[in-house]
Amino acid sequence: MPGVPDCTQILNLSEGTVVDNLKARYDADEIHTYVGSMLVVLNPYKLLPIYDDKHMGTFAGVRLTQASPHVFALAEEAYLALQRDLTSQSIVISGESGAGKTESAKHMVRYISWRARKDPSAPMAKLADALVRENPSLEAFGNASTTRNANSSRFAKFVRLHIGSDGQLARVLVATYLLEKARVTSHVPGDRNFHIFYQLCACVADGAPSADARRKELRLPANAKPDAFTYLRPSAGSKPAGAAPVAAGGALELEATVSVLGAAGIAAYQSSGVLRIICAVLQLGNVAFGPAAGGSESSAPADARSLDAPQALLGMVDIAPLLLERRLTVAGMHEQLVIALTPAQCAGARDALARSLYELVFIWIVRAINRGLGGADATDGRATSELPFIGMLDVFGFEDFETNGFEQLCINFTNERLQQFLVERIFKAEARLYVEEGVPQPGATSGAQFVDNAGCVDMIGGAPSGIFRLLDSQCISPQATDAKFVASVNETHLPSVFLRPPTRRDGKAALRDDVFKIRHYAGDVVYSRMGFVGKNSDALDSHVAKALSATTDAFLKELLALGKERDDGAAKPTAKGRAATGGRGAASGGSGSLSRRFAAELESLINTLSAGGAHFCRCIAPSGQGGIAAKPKAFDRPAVVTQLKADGTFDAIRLMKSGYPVRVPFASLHTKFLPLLKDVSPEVAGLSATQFAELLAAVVGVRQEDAMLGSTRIFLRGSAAVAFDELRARPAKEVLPILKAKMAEWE
Ligand code: AOV
Ligand code: MG
Repeated sequence: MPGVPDCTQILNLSEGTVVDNLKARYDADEIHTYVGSMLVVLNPYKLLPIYDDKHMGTFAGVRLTQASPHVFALAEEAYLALQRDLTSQSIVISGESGAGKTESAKHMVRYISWRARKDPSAPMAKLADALVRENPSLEAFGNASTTRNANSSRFAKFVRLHIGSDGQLARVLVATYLLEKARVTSHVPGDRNFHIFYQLCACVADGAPSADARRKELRLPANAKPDAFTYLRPSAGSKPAGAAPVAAGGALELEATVSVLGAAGIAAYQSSGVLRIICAVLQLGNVAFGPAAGGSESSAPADARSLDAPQALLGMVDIAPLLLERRLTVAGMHEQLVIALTPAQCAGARDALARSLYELVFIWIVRAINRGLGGADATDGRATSELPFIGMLDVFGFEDFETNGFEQLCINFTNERLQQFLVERIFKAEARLYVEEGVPQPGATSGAQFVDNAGCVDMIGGAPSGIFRLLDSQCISPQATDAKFVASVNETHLPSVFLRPPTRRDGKAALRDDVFKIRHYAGDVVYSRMGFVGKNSDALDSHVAKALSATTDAFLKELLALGKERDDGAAKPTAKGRAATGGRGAASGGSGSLSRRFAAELESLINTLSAGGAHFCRCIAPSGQGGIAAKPKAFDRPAVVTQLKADGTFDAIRLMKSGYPVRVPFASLHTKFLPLLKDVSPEVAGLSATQFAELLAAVVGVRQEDAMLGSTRIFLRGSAAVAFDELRARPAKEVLPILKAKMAEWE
């Protein structure tokens, strides 16, 4: 096997040798490598025969330290830890977009559902199968093709696999976070909208009789191509898009998605309800607005008939008022104020409606899947459960695009927070190893080496002046603008978000109000102001929700109830603030503040993670290009270095090096060297594995102060340890003369 399976075994540790090791392994299709207890996975960009049942069998019951590096080994470690400690375990998967997080997560979920059943025909097998199948349906609604990844997750997902005391899978709960709903109404060139929309179009295009029925039901024009829909074209004003890549998962047929929904226990009327709403969203996008005839201030649809399809699909008689005017409830007044919207505002109201409906459908599906998977108390996945679980966290990777906005800030904040969690945990894990092995931890590893990103986390999410708070306070103001928000960020957080300011005529530096820059652990990202205020206040307007409740569509009624339940849950203290602020007003720090809801959800997730064991999987895109243009075996060294540096892997290796970086299991020394030395001096055969390791270290010249004996391994440092490790890697016939010479010297 090329290279070493654990980077902490590399003696001449440097960024160069770490990357050499990963590359040597990658070239031989060894995509998994440990860094101590962490697992690094390099995206192979091709299918490898390493994930089948036969492979699973080799990991069952094997501790991580004994197993060859593999995602299954990490999953097994979590499973064993859960059984041993009876506490929940989480597997946190990180890495940039396209690095392979979702694929790794799926393999681990599959492994655990395989592992956590005694008999494949036992009842739980059904649950496990359903769980593995549930993925494509969520991906159809929550994934999209981007320039980095043809099947990019546009939401974060935490799957909890609850394990009973018999070691069997008892229950599964899926929680999702922060669906990137802005994508519903706009996306950049090279990206696409969510997969489901294209499945809809493809189904119509295929011309089969069943498709024709679908088409009529969904009121889609014959021959509807994606180009016919505004929402499926890249945002206006942007460069024309090249053909966006389509993932295998994304090409999943509509009928397959529907049947997966059925398998998850979703009734036929509901899944056609889902498609109706999705289609209504798509067709809403084609409603354009212009000034109303007669020169009044008000607006009208450019084509009155464009409302027919979305209206019918929503089971509504007339949706025009929802799009053309805004209703305000003003504190102290009985009557509602009705304000006519400009055409641009109408388009805004249309897009907000489309995004809200889409998000509700997504949340509804997650719940339905949980109901299908979960048995008794089905919820949105955040209910407490008595049983400990293995939690699989698959988030959207760190992003730095040409233009970055609100979504990137939320996505990068998630990654920042998880990085902080890792930093805390890796230190603790290191300390734990020393304790377990009964070795005093060297002072050098007491903490200061890691790049501590707490400052950045606080700058974004902290109180009272974190960026999210600044956004909230901007949104409360009736004259809220993106420019004012950005200026307030630069004013509050200079110089940490410093960006060279333009010079005024008087020579004084001016605050920029177009962009701000954040120094993330994974690199600097410049955020442009576009859309922050609007996106943060993107709750379904309560008046719109009320108007929609006139629907004759039973499924839409279900969705609205779900939305109300959620907003009520998040919004208690703000009813008054809402009325007073007018406008859509929902952003007064309550339910309508997306950033606040998101930060709260993230915090509760981190609390969940903190309460149990944690295991880390770091995914790397070796091509540096995500999963798209990448070819198997492509290995872009600088890109790999950047990723390892950014995610703290080098730091972690260095941390381990500052202690006793070489940890050699006694057993491995025994196996390799005993047969060699027995002939030279027969008495070594009588030594214990521990004594034998000590003897060997002394033989090769490791000074006593550079070696520590743990309970299962010897901890080494210093140059003799380097020589020792190199000796270990050499063929026996080269090693023997050296050992003989050393032993002669020694005696
Ligand atoms: P991501 O989850 O890390 O990105 P994915 O897991 O979707 O990335 O991986 C991207 C693509 O790389 C997949 O669609 C596969 O084609 C390929 N790939 C990844 N891992 C493997 C593997 N183990 N074996 C074979 N192919 C693989 V994102 O969700 O964009 O941050 O939001
Ligand atoms: Mg993903």
